[in-house]
Amino acid sequence: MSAVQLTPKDLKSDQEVRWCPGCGDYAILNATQAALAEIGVPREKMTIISGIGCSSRFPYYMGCYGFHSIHGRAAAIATGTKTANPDLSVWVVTGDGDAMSIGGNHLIHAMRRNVDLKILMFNNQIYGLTKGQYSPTSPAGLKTKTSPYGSVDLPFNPINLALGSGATFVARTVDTNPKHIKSTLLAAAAHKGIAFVEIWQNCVIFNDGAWKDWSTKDARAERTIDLQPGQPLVFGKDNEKGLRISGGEVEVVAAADADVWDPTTAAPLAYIMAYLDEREDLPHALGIFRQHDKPTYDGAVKEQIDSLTAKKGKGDLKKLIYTKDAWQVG
Ligand SMILES: Cc1ncc(C[n+]2csc(CCOP(=O)(O)OP(=O)(O)O)c2C)c(N)n1
Ligand code: SF4
Repeated sequence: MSAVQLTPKDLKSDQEVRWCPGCGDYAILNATQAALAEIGVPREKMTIISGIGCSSRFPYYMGCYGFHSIHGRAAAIATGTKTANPDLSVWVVTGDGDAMSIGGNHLIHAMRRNVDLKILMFNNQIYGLTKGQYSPTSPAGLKTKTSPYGSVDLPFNPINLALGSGATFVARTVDTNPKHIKSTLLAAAAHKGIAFVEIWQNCVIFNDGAWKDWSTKDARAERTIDLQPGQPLVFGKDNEKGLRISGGEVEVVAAADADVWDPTTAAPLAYIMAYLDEREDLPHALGIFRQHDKPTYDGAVKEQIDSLTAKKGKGDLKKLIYTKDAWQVG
């Protein structure tokens, strides 16, 4: 694939962007266009595949190939696209409802298989497009049109789900920090294999402020910690606090005593970082939780086809169909 230098403008389409004013999707779109302009892939080798939801309108707004598909099936369609066309850079844009509810099965198997896809899951903890029903990431107790007295469902932690499904790159970013979105997507693009990126996204209409305790600039400094490879686990307004992990427990220490983060060797530590979400006294983690190498599904399929073709020659579909008993129906 020849390396090209695009500008974010090259990745804008001529379509009018139709999200509600103030929706977090705008910031994610701009940051994604900035990131994808830098990955060295020509537009005709790039495709964005989405399911259904507000977030899934994304392909319309990108100046590359795209497919606004059907509810929950983006990961399956993207798996086929990448496997049939291994030289494409395939990105999936999906929502928490699209990915984790109707599309949950497809998502976990794309992650298990390590298909070389980049999955961006916009998590607004609600169904936006269908006007505010609770989703698999809504917190228990959330009052919505489908849970007027408070949802009694316990939510998924998307990072844990991705880690448990075997995803080889798992990260989290937030719509209020476009620089962080861009750097996370550049790291995802450079990873060979599946990249699952949860993006905290604010739905101003149906679940406004869902992430505000962690997503505003001040809250981010005090209440989140950025997991960056080779960097110390520090947080706080002046990066004065740090985290140390020992015996499976996390403790707050002075910045100088903080552990250095290594997502390549730290499988159990990645789970510990995901569980920070359940601790009121500790910051939630953003950044790269886990990154390691495994053979990709699309690569393995191609290798198998190439080696069998070398051994047996190119197949003949018609011959194959008529080799065994064949009959006509109707
Ligand atoms: C088979 C099918 N079932 C249900 C729907 C209705 N539907 C459309 S989008 C959606 C949920 C979208 O929520 P989410 O994925 O969180 O995206 P958001 O709109 O919040 O970005 C649902 C249930 C549908 N379009 N197709
Ligand atoms: S309903 Fe929510 S998620 Fe959908 S466009 Fe409006 S603000 Fe964005």
